[in-house]
Amino acid sequence: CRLVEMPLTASAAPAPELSQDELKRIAAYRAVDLVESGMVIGLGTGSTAVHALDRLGDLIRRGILRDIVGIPTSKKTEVHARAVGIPLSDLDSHPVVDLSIDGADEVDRHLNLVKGRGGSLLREKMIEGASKRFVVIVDETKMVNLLGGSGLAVPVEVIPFCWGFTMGKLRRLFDGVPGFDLRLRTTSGDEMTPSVTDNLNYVIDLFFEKGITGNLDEISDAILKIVGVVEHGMFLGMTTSVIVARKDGSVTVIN
Ligand code: ABF
Repeated sequence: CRLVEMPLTASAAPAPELSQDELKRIAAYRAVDLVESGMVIGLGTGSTAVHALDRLGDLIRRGILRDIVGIPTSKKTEVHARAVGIPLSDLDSHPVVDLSIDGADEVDRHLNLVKGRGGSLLREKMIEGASKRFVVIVDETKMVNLLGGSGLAVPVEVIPFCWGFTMGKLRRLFDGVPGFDLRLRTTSGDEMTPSVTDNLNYVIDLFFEKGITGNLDEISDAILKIVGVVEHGMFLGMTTSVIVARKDGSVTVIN
């Protein structure tokens, strides 16, 4: 990986700490600098990606970017992109995407990701996998040593039919892994109602107390072999670069 340090200010005085949302905005704007007129852009989902949508819409409205086509990774992003004036299409009409810009839940030092805590992992993986360049935008809290290591979930999208059976298969796959746990994702404030993705599937969240150790490609293959699993939230070997906004407002680009 190659690190490029890019301080935003020339001042010698230490900059005041910025809010996490401000850091997300800084990373997002830096990614939108990579967009050129005529490009097909994969539009990410989440609170970081939303800043990229706003910036892109603004540049389109001002005529600075022309002939942009956006491919949204979720229904939520589709609604927001439409509202800010980004022309939209889909992978059927535009099977090759020039550049995708999206957030992530975790990024390891090999630029592997965990995504999908917002539930949009399947469309994200389809669109970002079809992209010539995939640029990830994060604030520094998302950087981890091991995927799953922040104690939050590694999501797996499953079909609703007999989801308990699929969950049993996932449980057996990680049998004996210390601190492993899993549960069906439910809608917030209602533990009885499963959370439903844009594709009308359910999500089973996997928890690894100390992060995922072992060969990630093999673990990925083993999860995907379970009939009933649609996709998981580990994005391995897909990232072109990660734009990390740091607390002091500086930006690191990792390629
Ligand atoms: C989406 O947004 C997801 O894949 C990931 O779960 C999330 C990151 O969210 P945020 O930018 O709000 O932290 O891209």
